[in-house]
Amino acid sequence: LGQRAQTLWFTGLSGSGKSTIAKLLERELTDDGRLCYILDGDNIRHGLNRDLGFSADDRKENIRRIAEVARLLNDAGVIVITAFISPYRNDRAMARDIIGIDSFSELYVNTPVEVCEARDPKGLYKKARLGQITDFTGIDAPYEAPKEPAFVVETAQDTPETCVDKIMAFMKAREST
Ligand code: GGZ
Repeated sequence: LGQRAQTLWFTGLSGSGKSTIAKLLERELTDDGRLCYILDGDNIRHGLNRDLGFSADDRKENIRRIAEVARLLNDAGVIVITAFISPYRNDRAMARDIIGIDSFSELYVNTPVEVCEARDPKGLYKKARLGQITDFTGIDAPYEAPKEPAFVVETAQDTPETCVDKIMAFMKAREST
């Protein structure tokens, strides 16, 4: 009876466009009659993971808990879209192992740090440059780009709508194989 519900795991820098794309994608999937749910900083870091900060250990625990929640939602038949920086390759591999390799797709939002910093929607890059925030991804904390993502989103070239059209085409092509 069809395949198990999937997790679409977005990874990319702060300001790369993960949340914008996740929300547009959620709308497309919902219009298509699919049940889906976004996990992002707003509903996870302010709730379940409010005890965690941005050290490498805390980011790992953040990703571990998110992956466990995604797995539960997938079990319940819900398509999950996650929008976290998830900067460490090992942590994303852990998420893939928790969720299950057949249910997990890594989608890389490949926006250069210069573009993210120019956007700076929350003024966080500025604060990081001034030393008012430390361990900020892309400035004084690492981002490890995926080596073999399932899909790469180019927000510096494509509009959010075009990015989502391409993701939908990718998903449909994959479903029909
Ligand atoms: C990175 C930080 C930091 C530091 C606060 N480093 O643009 P935003 O604001 O809304 O997204 C960022 C968010 C990152 O949380 P994640 O849970 O996605 O990170 S991770 O996957 O690495 O655990 C940013 C804000 O939190 N933020 N301090 N030091 N981003």
